[in-house]
Amino acid sequence: MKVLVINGPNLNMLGIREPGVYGNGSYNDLVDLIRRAAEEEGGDADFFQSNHEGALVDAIQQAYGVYDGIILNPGAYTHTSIAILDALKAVSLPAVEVHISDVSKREPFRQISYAGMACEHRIAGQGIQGYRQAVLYLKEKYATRL
Ligand code: CA2
Repeated sequence: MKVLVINGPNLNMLGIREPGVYGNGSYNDLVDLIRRAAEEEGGDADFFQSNHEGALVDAIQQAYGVYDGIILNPGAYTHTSIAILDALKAVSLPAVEVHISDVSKREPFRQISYAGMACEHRIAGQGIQGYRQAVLYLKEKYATRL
């Protein structure tokens, strides 16, 4: 199982500011954690992070035919980007939406998720461990595919 892990704007800043919301782990910690989880499950993970909406759309498109699933934290684009939603629909890969914070308990503008409309599963409020859960979800899905 090959998964592409896509992180959106500012997630490269993890561990540097706002530890009360996003924890102490850095982006590199997140990469290590997911890589280890994927390997434990006999899989493989690649990573992409960008602060640019179009670059995230490009990464989703390029996943088509290469990866078995996508783990996606679109950052603030979660709540605004129909382009990311359309790209996810276009590639139609199993996708899991991850949020480090519990967005359901935050500001009203964080209550809408466009990307989530094309994801089959959502994990929020588990810190960076949520990405590990996403790997396990996709592994299970992959193992039981027809
Ligand atoms: O909880 C999440 O994972 C979010 O996707 C994070 C986004 C936010 O806009 C979403 O509503 C929820 C923001 C990521 C910002 O990351 C930072 C990391 C360190 C310091 C400041 C921001």
